[in-house]
Amino acid sequence: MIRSVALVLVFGMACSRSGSGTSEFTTQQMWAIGNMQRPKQQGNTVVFQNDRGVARVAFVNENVVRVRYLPNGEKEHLRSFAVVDQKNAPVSPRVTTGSSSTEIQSSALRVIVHHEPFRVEFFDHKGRSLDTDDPSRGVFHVGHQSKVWKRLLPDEHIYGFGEKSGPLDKRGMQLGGASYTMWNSDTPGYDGSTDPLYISVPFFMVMREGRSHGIFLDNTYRTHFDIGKEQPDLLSMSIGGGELDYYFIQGPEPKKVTERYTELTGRMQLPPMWALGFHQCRYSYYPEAKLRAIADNFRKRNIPADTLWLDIHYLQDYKPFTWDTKRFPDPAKLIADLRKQNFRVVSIIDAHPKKEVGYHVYDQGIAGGHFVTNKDGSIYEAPVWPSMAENSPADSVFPDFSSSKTRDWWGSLYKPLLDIGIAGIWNDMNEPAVFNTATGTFALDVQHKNDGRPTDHREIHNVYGMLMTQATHSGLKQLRPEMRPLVLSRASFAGGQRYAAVWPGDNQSSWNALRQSIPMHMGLGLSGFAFVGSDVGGFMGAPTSELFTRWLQSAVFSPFFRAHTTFGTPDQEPWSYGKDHEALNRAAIEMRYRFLPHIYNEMRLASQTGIPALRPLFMEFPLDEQSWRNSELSMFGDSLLLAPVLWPGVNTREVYLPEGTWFDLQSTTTYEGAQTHTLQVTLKSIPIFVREGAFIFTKDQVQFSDALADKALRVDIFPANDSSKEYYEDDALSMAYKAGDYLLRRFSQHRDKEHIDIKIEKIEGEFQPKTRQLILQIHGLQGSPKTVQINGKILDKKNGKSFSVESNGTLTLPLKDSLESKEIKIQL
Ligand code: MIG
Repeated sequence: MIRSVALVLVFGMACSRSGSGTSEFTTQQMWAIGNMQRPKQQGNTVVFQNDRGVARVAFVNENVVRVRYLPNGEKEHLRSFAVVDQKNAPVSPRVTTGSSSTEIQSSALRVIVHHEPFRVEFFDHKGRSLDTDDPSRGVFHVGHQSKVWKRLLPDEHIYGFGEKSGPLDKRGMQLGGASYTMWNSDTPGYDGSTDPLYISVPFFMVMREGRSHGIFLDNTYRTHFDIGKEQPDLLSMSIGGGELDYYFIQGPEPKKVTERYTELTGRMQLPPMWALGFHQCRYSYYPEAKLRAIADNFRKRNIPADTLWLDIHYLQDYKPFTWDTKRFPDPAKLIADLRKQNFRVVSIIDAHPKKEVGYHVYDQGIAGGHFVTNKDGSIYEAPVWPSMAENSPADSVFPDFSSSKTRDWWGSLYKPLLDIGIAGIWNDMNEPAVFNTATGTFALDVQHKNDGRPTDHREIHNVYGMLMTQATHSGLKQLRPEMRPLVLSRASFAGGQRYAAVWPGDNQSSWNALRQSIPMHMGLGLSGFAFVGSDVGGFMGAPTSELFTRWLQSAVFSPFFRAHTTFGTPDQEPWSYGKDHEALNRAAIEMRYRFLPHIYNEMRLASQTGIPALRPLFMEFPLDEQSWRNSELSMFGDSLLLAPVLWPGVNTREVYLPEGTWFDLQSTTTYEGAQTHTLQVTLKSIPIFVREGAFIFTKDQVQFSDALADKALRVDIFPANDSSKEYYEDDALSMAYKAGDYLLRRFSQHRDKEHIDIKIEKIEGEFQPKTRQLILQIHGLQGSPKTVQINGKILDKKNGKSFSVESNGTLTLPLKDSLESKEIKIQL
């Protein structure tokens, strides 16, 4: 009994803030999962039962095991918002039941389930224990909450949980552990200790001695994770309602864990190239003359950019799907004119239509029964932006995105915006956020229709934003099926990567926030959200010129690259900080544009595999201890190590390079790895290192992404005995790639003392790039080669036209690009 009192207190931690309405549970009975009878096998599932509930263990595939526990009286988890239909049929595990335990086994994993009491333990195929329920605690249930305690080993590192602040390794500080809550929250100006934030991803990765597995808790209620805080050797997960339903995902490579997690929950869609360019935003650019001036400035000053953003002041009284026609008298003409300057425009659409008879969204929503309701069936109303409007302020009503009918309706509302050429949609306030309440969100008893399984806000809250992006995404796809949509969202949930890119909300204009953005992007990436990027320069407050420049430089390889600031702050455009900084800022954005082919290639890989382009060091170097806790270095793809300068006023930057030979991206100077180097840096420095054997794909400078197509493709090839890289391209805009209109080629090299052999082979696709050059830049030669052959034909060195060698050992070889395979043999 003493013990259950202690456990009650522990459960209490699960409802840290903003009133989850769970205070009643302390008076209710708490029980342990208890002993189970011998299981029954039902198809692929092993079912354990006792008088308190039912537990089920099933193999989803060789590497993924699903464990469920449904206490009596709780709602069974019949439909997942996160998990997508799996391509492969579940595997049939080998099941052996003994008197005290049951063994369930695939080729990669072995699960032992102890019957008395019920405990689950996971082993790899070599018999190493990967994860186990805590023997004395296991699973408990009280009120609507369930909780499982697992072992936490001293040398385990914990990563993920999506959008969380703090260091990359979520164990927290050396002592004291850490805990995280999943409850989407509007948290303007958050810092390194704020939790929860806007997005909930109840997924984490465990890494020990370089080997990893993952756990995904598929539950949309408020959930809570404790990593060694309650007790240093325990990791616990608790849920605020419903079924305890989690997936154990085997690696052992960290990349495999994310690949398998995203096989389960889906992957980002391939974005159009322009979405990877530079975006300029502020809250808000208005009237239209202001937006035009911003566009003119970019072009006049030769600072590359693709997209301008319209924040809430373009709307009439903050009403979604309207225009303030005083500020923007002719939106169609504005968008068309900007398009002539090669800009695209993204506009914001919030989740809160105004309650106003005569406003088409309100009228249609009422007629169609699209708004969420109170327990008594009346429509739920609450103040958000329309309550702050100068004219006739009023409360808002809220679409019930849990209903597919409502999602279809909402998706169709974008038509007028797309008709005038709006290129993408930005969904905000979809945690959902409401003003003037203690919790900052809906009342928990707000009712959702949920496609025939009515439920309340406790279950839908965390997926509300994701379901909104699903509505937006499919609306855009239906209205403009030939084009790839861009949707950006503030709130989301596990699996939301299928519908939208995300940004981590209202950060501060501070050096701390800049440093924080790096582990945050990596944490989101390894949790499936590969298309991420923070407000460059910071949202709240005003950056110094130095901070703005460093932020821009640090984001050159950020998947989503957008400058943004809040209402009333000083100008925050690349030219807002004087001539010197304008030049520095231009240089950073120019670099982004030269590397767009490389970035696009890596983002396409992310869309195929789920492995994020921007990734922690340990994903590439899992056996390197130095990588395990590193929050400030990251990799872009498998071959660029990013070491941005993150401190003011410094002239050195320490960079740890993992084992191998590295090259400075700009100078191609060589650095030996497995050590820390101290670099001299100036305000110009954007320290990036290239891994040996890398193929880096760039193009000449352009001012906007549409201009890339006919530019020469430059491939920098860095020395290694053997290496290869696939390179992907397509029209960068449309859905034609889905029908095979793309080109995938393999670049490979083999080097020995006497030769460098380079091959370019077509793998798939018939996409014909525009007529252009292919310029190979082969690094690491010592002196001029004896001969260079292409497809067996020796090139004439004497006239100097066919290739050149610089004193730094770079051989430049311009070719005509074509679909045909090429073999280049260099005799040294
Ligand atoms: O309550 O639309 O995070 O990016 O500029 C503030 C105005 C509402 C919050 C977003 C921010 C956006 C702002 N929005």
